[in-house]
Amino acid sequence: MTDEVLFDLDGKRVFVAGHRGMVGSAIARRLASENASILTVDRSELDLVQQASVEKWMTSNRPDVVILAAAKVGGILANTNYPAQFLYENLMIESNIIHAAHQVGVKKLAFLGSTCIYPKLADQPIKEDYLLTGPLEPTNEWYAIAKIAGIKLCQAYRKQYGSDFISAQPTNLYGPGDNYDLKASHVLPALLRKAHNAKLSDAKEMIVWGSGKPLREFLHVDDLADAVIHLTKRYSADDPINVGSGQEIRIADLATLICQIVGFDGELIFDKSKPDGTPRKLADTTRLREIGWRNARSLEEGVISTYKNALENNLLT
Ligand code: GFB
Repeated sequence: MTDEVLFDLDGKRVFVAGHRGMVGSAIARRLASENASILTVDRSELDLVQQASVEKWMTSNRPDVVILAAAKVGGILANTNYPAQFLYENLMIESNIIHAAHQVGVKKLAFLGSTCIYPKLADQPIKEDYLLTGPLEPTNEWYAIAKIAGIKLCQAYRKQYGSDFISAQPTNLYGPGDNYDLKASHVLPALLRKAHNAKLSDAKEMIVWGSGKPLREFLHVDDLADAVIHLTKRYSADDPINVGSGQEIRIADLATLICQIVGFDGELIFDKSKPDGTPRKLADTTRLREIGWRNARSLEEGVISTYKNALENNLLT
């Protein structure tokens, strides 16, 4: 693999599906520095779960490129509590968009999955080839099955119709536009919010879910957006491709880092009644590095800027 440009975004009409979400909005920000026009549509005008509406919108707007960042997402608890929505909505959104993209002759489509598609106990770091080699992590199997179906749709349309549809598998993401609702969020925004409020209320302690032992890899969403544009231009193959930072951290150490950044020095209490989820999830990013991409921000820099952004937007109280 090389870093040669295979697809030129110049002058293209790029539909960012999910542009209000954390990932879609980062991709729209990143696309602003390309010579391409960005197409978006609000949920009030187009419900991506409805096939006929998606086909109609795609036929009227005829994008050249689609970046499929729309999805029902959430942290470990939301995944456990809403299995039907995580499976159904994600299957519908990706099926509708990928099929309509084929119908209107989209020249390039980039589908965003997740590293939770890989087996719960996969060898580490996780190579793309480990897909479908073992049982999934039960706390997110519904979401994972939907995302695996999305990867397979891209592969099937490529195989049957020669469509240039690719799929990227990002690791755990964070950054501007994240969800800070403690019942639905991922760990990083949850801990930022908890630490901030613990500091404000002079609390003696702060609750961290699970044992604190699981390892996770985090990537700032602006780094992800840059990787997705890089891949849209330079990657054209069947296989999914991992997108990660290569930097992993224990949840307990992440909590300590966040408390230091926020300025909370109370005790961390681990609530073992909450699930740990998969023990470790580090993506092997050899393929991505061969195509000439690596991330710009360290976790610490990313958390500092995300905390600042959350404070400015009043998201923490
Ligand atoms: O980020 P998170 O919700 O999802 O949780 P996953 C990661 C780890 O952080 C788990 C722990 O071990 C949690 O128990 N944790 C500690 C907390 N405190 C908290 C807290 O206050 N809130 C949350 N949410 N977690 C998700 C999948 O898995 O990863 C999705 O469920 C998706 O499908 C996403 O793939 C990237 O990393 O376990």
